[in-house]
Amino acid sequence: MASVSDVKTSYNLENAHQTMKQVKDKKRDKCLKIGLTFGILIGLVVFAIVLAVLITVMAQNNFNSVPNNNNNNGDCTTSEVVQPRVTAHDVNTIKADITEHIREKRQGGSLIRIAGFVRLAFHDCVGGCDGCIDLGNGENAGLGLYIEELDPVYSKYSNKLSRADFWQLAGIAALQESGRGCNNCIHPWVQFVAGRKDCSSSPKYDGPHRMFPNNGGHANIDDVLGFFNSTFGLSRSQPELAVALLGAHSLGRTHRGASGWDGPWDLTPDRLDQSYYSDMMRLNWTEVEISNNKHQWKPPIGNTMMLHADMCLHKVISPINTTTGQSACPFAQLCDNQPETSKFVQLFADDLEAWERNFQAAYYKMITTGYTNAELYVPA
Ligand code: HEM
Ligand SMILES: [Ca+2]
Repeated sequence: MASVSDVKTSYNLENAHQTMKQVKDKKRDKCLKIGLTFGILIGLVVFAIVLAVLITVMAQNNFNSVPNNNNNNGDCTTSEVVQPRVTAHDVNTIKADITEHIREKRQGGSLIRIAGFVRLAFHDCVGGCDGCIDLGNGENAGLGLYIEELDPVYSKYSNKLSRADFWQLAGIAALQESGRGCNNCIHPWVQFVAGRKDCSSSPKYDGPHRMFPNNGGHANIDDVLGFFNSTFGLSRSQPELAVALLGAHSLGRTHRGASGWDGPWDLTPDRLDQSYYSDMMRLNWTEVEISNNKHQWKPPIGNTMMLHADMCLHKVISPINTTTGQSACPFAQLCDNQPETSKFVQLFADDLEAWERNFQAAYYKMITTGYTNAELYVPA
């Protein structure tokens, strides 16, 4: 039989066991609580970090997708919207892209877009270079195609420069491409400057028609020199500038479906060579009516042509009948030399360097029309 002391001992032992168990349970509970709290804390910290990273990335993306019209480097303290600034590196990239496009559109070995882009650059600067062409004005007929073609290229860079700047860069890229590998061409080096502003409806223009020099095909020397003076500031006392600039017609052609005239000015329409001047001097041009009241000049052989606006640089062909479009002197060889400008046609037919120098100066004036020096900048 167990004694009382035995029972007591066993009771005490049991008690001790229970107490130990309770202590252990409490310890385990405490550990669990600490672990849980610690886990929640770590979870919260990780969540906060992930959230912060997400917010930063989203904010970054959002910032990048907005065209950077400010040059204040993200400092949003000013609400003033200023034009984007294109860098010299961007200019090289964009020019290479345009040149690639010109080469892709080659037709039968001829770089036909060269002429189109130079004409677009000229027409955009009539009334101030503003990235807007009035396709409702017959003088701009044919330019819609080039605008449409260039727009996907432009949209890649529209956060870097205005359309007006882009079109001028396209003109410069075209001029450079026209001289590649050509010894008897001018290689006009025209400084590209940026900072032009587009009109609000660019590339369309809905304002009143701007004045063009062709005067319905009746342009005489006063129309031509007067136009270049009033529109591009080419001084009437330096007619060589206008004569040099019109040498751009060494590129491209007239199209029956656009202006209604027909044919290229010379046999090298993707080359800025002297044929425009030398052919004008040397060939026996006669005036022909190519459609109702539309006259142009043709040589004895071949399909090249001159407009009155071209021929008047060399010969006195006025007055031109404003109804019939007929000149007063239909056989060029029998007409007097134009006193103000014929000597420059001769000069540029003989002296490539003189043409290049004058072309560069006149072209630069043209592509900065409507802007002060302070408004334009050389990309750096
Ligand atoms: C008196 C001034 C001018 C007159 C009357 C004039 C007139 C014309 C006409 C009627 C066309 C034919 C358009 C067609 O049928 O597609 C033409 C084409 C052209 N013009 Fe002029 N233009 C003048 C000045 C300029 C200037 C200043 C430049 C450039 C600096 C220029 C560059 C061109 C070029 C490159 C083409 C050929 C376009 C092509 O092949 O698609 N022109 N111009
Ligand atoms: Ca040519």
